[in-house]
Amino acid sequence: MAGVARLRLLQLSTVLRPSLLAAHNVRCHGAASAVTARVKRHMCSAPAYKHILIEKKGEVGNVGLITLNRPKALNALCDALMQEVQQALEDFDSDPSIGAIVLTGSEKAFAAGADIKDMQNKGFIDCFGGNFLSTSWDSVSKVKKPTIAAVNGYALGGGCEVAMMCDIILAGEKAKFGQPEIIIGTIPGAGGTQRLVKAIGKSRAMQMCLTGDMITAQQANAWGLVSSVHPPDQLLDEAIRLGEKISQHSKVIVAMCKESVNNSFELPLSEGLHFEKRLFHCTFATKDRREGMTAFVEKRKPNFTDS
Ligand code: CO8
Repeated sequence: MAGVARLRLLQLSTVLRPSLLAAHNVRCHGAASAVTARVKRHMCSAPAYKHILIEKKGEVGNVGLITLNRPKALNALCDALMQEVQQALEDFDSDPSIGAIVLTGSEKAFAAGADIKDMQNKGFIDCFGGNFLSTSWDSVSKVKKPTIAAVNGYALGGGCEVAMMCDIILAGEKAKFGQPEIIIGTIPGAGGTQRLVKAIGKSRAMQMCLTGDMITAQQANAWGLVSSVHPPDQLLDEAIRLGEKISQHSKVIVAMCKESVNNSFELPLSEGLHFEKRLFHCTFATKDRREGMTAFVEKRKPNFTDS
């Protein structure tokens, strides 16, 4: 296990390296392929996304906002949409002006799950052979920069799982969370049986997964699935404000901090503590650590250079 921790320390060198583009064709209810969208995007300056909207938010534009935008299907997740999300995440992750990323949907639905109409006629070989729900579907959990899910309305099935892939979840007062896959004869496929247990405990996660029942934002807050609950029309501003707050800090130190917290899911306590201690030591190799402490002593705001 010490080897695992050492390997992860070596991976630190990749902390701010932009991820490579995954190139594979996708289809989604007759939508133009995301690959085509990507090619168009590189030909002109404005992104040509079909299922998402992207903006830079915050006073100095340091928060990347991705809005899922398939309103007719309540933001049901399909390959093309997830490819676009992956691309937008990678772009924000490698953009030095961005310090945090907010993922949101509409007031009615964050996302009502994976697209059931897409899945209806799939067979085992389509899923197994095509590695269904891999690559771009996991992309939210691969981002180096902090991610915040701002959940209004339904976050069901894959929608709940995507929210849980984010680092922080804020909920609107009318948000509903659920893993209803059992109702349609399947099980969660992207973390519902894993991340949910860690977030709310075995008994509650078991109940949600086995009944398919939804929980309210207030329940999700009481159970620790979300950080806080806000009026629906204020939720996005709250999430952006949170993103701005995080963006004030050194990006390299923020990335180390995120990686260390995430390692608590993967490592036994002794290894996690060892990894954390080594990363703490690593911060002393950065200019920003010196600047942060010097600014404190000199009673001024730090001027971080992300180095
Ligand atoms: N897939 C495809 N279409 C959907 C989905 C979905 N998941 N959810 C809603 N829609 C469509 C409806 O078919 C409808 O379209 P149309 O008008 O063409 O019939 C439109 O959205 C509006 O939906 P409703 O009329 O049903 O709206 P209501 O307000 O009456 O109900 C609900 C809203 C309760 C959200 C209801 O739509 C619902 O129960 N949806 C399905 C929820 C569900 O079962 N989700 C789990 C899907 S399985 C899954 O997510 C597997 C996870 C895999 C991992 C994913 C990795 C990220």
